[in-house]
Amino acid sequence: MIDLYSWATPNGHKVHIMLEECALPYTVHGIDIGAGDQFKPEFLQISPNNKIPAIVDSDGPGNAPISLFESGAILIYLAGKTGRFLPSDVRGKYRALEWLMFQMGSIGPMLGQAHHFRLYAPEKSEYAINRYTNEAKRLYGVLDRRLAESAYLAGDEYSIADIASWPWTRSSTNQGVDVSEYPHFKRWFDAIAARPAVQKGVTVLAAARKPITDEKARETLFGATQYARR
Ligand SMILES: N[C@@H](CCC(=O)N[C@@H](CS)C(=O)NCC(=O)O)C(=O)O
Repeated sequence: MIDLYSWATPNGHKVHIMLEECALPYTVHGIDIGAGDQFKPEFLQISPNNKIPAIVDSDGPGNAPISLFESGAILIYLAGKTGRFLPSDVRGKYRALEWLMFQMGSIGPMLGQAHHFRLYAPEKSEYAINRYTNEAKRLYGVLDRRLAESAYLAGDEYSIADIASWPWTRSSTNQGVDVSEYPHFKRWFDAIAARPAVQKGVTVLAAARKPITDEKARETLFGATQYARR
């Protein structure tokens, strides 16, 4: 059985979707990151960077439990466990890992900064908003050009690279991106949005999530609580 520690955010959605796609049974534990659950010692034990998602698989390698943090590592682990969504041929596998790393290193961090400066920062910085909005548009361009060549990021098959990237692009409007300018991306986005496992995955913990508007949540995520020494 897999215990999922998560919240209804793009990084959480990646793992929710993968668990649904693989039809793996799992128990959900909500980690309310606005309320500070990510700093509880028992969560930090499995996720030392105080971020969701994390999993504990009681049936890990060698029939022993394993805990994992970092969504990319979790997706690779679940792909290995199930033999799904990571091509088995060597070239296909590295193509998928390449685009997964692109998501982890660029799409997630840069679109996250676009959200931060466009939506959450207490002062509006024109420089920061322009920088991250321009970077978001550049990254959608990279996706669009790739998806002009192939159905999915790794090639003909839907893979963990798509599962990782798609949730971040649900909020394109908040990132200042007009998806009608990226038709190949839009075709890919709509195809993935139509998958039943994706539709189910984005409902996990959705009812519990609150918008980050109150001062307590803002302080927890972006203020002194975040930077306290632990
Ligand atoms: N690279 C990490 C990023 C995870 C991440 O940024 N999680 C956010 C929610 S989307 C979080 O837990 N934030 C809480 C905090 O920073 O205290 C991953 O992909 O798992």
